[in-house]
Amino acid sequence: MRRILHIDMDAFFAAVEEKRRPELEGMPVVIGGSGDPTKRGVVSTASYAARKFGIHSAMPLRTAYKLCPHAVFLPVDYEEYSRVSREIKDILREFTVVMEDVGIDEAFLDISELAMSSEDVAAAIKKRIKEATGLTCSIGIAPNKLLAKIGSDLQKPEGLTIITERNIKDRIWPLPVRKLWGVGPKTEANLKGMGIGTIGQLAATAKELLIEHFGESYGKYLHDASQGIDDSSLVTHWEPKSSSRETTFEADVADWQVLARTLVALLRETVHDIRERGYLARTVTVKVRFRDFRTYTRAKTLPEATGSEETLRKAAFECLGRIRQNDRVRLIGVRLSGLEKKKDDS
Ligand code: TTP
Ligand code: MG
Repeated sequence: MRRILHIDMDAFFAAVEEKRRPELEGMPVVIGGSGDPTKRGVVSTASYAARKFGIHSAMPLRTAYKLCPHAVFLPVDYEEYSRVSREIKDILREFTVVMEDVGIDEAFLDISELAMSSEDVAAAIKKRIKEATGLTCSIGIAPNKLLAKIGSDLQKPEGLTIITERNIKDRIWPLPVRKLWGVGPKTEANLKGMGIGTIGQLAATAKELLIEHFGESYGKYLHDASQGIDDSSLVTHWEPKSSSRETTFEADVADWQVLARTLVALLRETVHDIRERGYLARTVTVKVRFRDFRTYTRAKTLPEATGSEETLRKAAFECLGRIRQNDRVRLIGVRLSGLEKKKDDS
């Protein structure tokens, strides 16, 4: 039986701000945009004190201001949150190198091989993070990623939820379908139309019916997920043979030319880097993060490994072209992987 742990920091951006300005602790704090609630922009996150007023992520800042005019509004300081995030990930890696980094404030760990009990691992992680950063987190532990992620969200903040196969029925089935990974507002609405609101109701629906409505693979996914089945392994990203560069823009970028030029420059650096180390690359991955933190990656694998900047650039542009640019861009990055040692004659 696997033991997968999911950790998610509590009110992350707001908690980091409260840590460096202790006078804010316990006050309604809203992080978003330039920090000016009279200007356009959306809420990145709100402290738990601010959530009591109905403020939540992705809400327009102006709406948040109407709900709670006396809240403290602060701009997003992504550099600082990234720094704290790295510190946290380093702590997690002390527990196991089998870590999947899924976002700025969350990660999966495979703790199957650790000698400690699940409760002890969770307590030790919480203690280390608290000591090092002053921040709190919530943890879910389960036989797979799907259930661990649901678990970390069940008792926020400072939660610990351990889910076993035996308590799927009482812990998971009463929850709304939205809690399942990969179920967004569209699927939620479709399911609602079929009279399905909870995960339990989904579990009681015939697999064939789900496949009929949602197609072979997604239908099967929904069926398995509702039963708490998930065999996916952790994507550890631990690939020594890869080279990547990314840039966070000073100001979010709308101009495609700027993105393209930045991508070319980043690619050039990675190509130099692999060439210097004597490698050719087969796969190019482009990452784009929009100002609302939606992050997309697209990859292209070439028929054979190459060191040609031009070939790799074409592949990178193809990837960029597959990401629909419908908002300003905060960050762009590129990675070369599938590296092969360059032979003397190539
Ligand atoms: P979350 O983990 O979703 O939220 P949170 O950590 O603020 O609160 P919770 O205690 O419920 O986990 O997201 C992590 C950070 O990502 C969050 O602090 C800010 C950022 N973020 C956005 O910028 N926009 C968004 O829409 C969301 C959901 C998060
Ligand atoms: Mg969080």
